[in-house]
Amino acid sequence: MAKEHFGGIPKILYEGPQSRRALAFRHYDPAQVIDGRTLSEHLRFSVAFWHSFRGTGTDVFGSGTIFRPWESGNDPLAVAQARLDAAFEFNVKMQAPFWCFHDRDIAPEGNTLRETNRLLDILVAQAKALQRDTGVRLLWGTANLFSHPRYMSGAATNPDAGVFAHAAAQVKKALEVTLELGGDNYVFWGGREGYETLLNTDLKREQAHLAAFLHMAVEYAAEIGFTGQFLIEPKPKEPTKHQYDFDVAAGIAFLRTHGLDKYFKFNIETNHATLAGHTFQHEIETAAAHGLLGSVDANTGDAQLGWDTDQFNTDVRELTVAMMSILRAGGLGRGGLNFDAKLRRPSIDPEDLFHAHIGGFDAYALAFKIARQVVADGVFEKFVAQRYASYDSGVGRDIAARRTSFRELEQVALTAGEPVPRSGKQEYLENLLMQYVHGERR
Ligand code: XUL
Ligand code: CO
Repeated sequence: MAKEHFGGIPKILYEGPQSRRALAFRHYDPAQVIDGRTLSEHLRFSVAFWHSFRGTGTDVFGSGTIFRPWESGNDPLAVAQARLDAAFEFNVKMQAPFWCFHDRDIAPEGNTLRETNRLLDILVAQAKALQRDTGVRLLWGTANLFSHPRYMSGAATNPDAGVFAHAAAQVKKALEVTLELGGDNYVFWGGREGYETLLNTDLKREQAHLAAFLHMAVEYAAEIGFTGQFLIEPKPKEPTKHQYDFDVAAGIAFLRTHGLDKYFKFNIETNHATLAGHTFQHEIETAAAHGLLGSVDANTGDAQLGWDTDQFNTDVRELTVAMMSILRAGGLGRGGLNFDAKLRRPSIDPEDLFHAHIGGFDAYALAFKIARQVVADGVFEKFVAQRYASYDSGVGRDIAARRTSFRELEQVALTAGEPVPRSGKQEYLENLLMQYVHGERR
């Protein structure tokens, strides 16, 4: 790295929960070994290039508020190169082992696809060198199929096959660069894959086209030797009124219907879950129940605003229950925790980028440690097992094994009489969880 961009900000170090220094970790000790792996390896934190290095604080009512010194040049290529250097410096100072990007985040667009690809190659070569020099790795790559006006009516679901072809060419190239950079995953988020009104939309046809697109991506990946995991990132709406990858359940139905479930898993984003009317944990459990939990976009929304605010999440209770589900599912494997989160509009200092990620990293690290303890103690697991124990033997086991019938069960009901009601003990269990979250049981 040629020059320091975040001058005056040192590498962020672990100082323990008693530390009162703002630029320090209180829970994230990357080198701490837990169950034979470092915390860094367990959590696989990733910085989202688009928010942290392309976000300017714009909203629908106002232009950018956040200006970084490297953004001031006149040559878009030189600016992109300085920006990429700054991003890797940030990853290193944050001790974040991974980064994620969209193709159009890192390189400017040219006048033609050919020229755009050439510019992308320049930045990819630089990224490859930076990865080698810093040890930072690519968690996933993706293509931006939503910002350019050509995608206003969708990419793979566009009514114009010419736009579909352009999107295919873009993903082809994005797969090549993700392979070049050794990405562990490749993500599809379909921000414009949906519709505004059914008055002009053939829903069934669009979904079939989307499936064809994904099949071609799988085929091309095999052709070039990309062995990373494909991920679908569900979101119910925004920017489109209705998006086809509404939530994990809708995603599973889509993947199964089109024979894609063996190639894809899910990248679950906290605020996308809540926009769909679910909890973060619900989406994780649903994916895990089908063996399709892939990765996480770590952020949160705002209970009052109700749109995709992409905030840094410091709600340790929410993250603890999510982590409980992730750990029970066996972890995220080659996925990770990508901080798809951005600074608030008035948070304009470079230092704010550090505060934001420190809070997010610490909250997840703490939640991981608490959840690990919860799962090891097994009190909730024991309670749940007990609650379903009637299915472990007798008629319950026959039901689970589909060895009985309505006729037989009618006899059971007639002879056994009214079942004895049992408390679900939700409040008791919530108190128990509170004891873990507040450190009384560690
Ligand atoms: C949009 C979103 C995207 C995806 C990648 O809500 O989450 O940034 O993560 O395209
Ligand atoms: Co996301």
